[in-house]
Amino acid sequence: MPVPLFSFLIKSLKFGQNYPRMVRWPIWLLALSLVGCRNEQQSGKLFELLKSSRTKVRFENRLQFDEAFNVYTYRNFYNGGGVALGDVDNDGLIDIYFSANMGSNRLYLNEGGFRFRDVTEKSGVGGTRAWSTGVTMADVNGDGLLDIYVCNSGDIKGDNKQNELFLNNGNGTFTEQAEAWGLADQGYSTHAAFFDYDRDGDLDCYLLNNSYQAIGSFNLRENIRAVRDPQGGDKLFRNDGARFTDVSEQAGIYGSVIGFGLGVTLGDVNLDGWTDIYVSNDFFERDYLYINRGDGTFSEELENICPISAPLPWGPTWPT
Ligand SMILES: [Ca+2]
Ligand SMILES: [Ca+2]
Ligand SMILES: [Ca+2]
Ligand SMILES: [Ca+2]
Repeated sequence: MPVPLFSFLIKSLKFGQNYPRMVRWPIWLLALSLVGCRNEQQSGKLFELLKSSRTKVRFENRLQFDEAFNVYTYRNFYNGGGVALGDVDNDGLIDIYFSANMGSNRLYLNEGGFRFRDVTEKSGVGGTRAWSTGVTMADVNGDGLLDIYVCNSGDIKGDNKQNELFLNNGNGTFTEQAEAWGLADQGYSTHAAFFDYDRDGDLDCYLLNNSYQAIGSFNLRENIRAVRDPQGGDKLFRNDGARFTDVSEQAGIYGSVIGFGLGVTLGDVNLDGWTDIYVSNDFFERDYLYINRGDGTFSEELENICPISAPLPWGPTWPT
């Protein structure tokens, strides 16, 4: 209850003490009803929970574990899936894409009035990998149509966790093109962020990966942050027109096996017009704050700019 309403209620109770009991009760009831009305009005102005029977959005991220695959064999088992919002058919209404860890991902087209239609099968964006995580909508090929990039992870031993890039054909269908565009990364991908880091007019990609190595297997006396992991690690991909090129090393992006990426966000921290990157890491590895130098490289400055950071952070965000 807001403080002014609470004090009004208290005052009403005190005020009522000067009157006979028959008069006091109506005063208290009036005060309580005013508080209730006020709260109802306030809640009505904010959000209203719409049932799936109305919206037709019936997505559920259902998990099934067994002896071979569970939180003990895959520590990110309960980290969740992802959701991306964007207007994929350019009708002015925001559409929704959900990634499911184990099941088919789903695309819902917004039909207006908070009603949605599941077009996953027709559009061909359900995905084929074992375990999907984060999803991002971005116009990756710059043709004016939003595309969908799905991060995949989870399958520890197999070869079934390459990320997927669904390019928008503009006719209600999509074509998966991650391999051709150099974005079929096989790391334990958590999420991706598309932005124009070199300001050449096309969207580049920061890919956030989580280490596949068991937590108890690290030698914590040894700092291997600067040693790139050939199988995983975070990556910066430069958009070269028809294909992305991994420029992580030359750009100064860490990609070691101690990078337990859980969240990535973009913003211009130092207000110089160049987009910077904040990465949050799980477990014992600290976060990274990359300042964009504007020459194609980044300077990791977390400890200089922000000497205190949260342990075990999940999703970073910039204040607005
Ligand atoms: Ca739409
Ligand atoms: Ca596109
Ligand atoms: Ca670019
Ligand atoms: Ca900047």
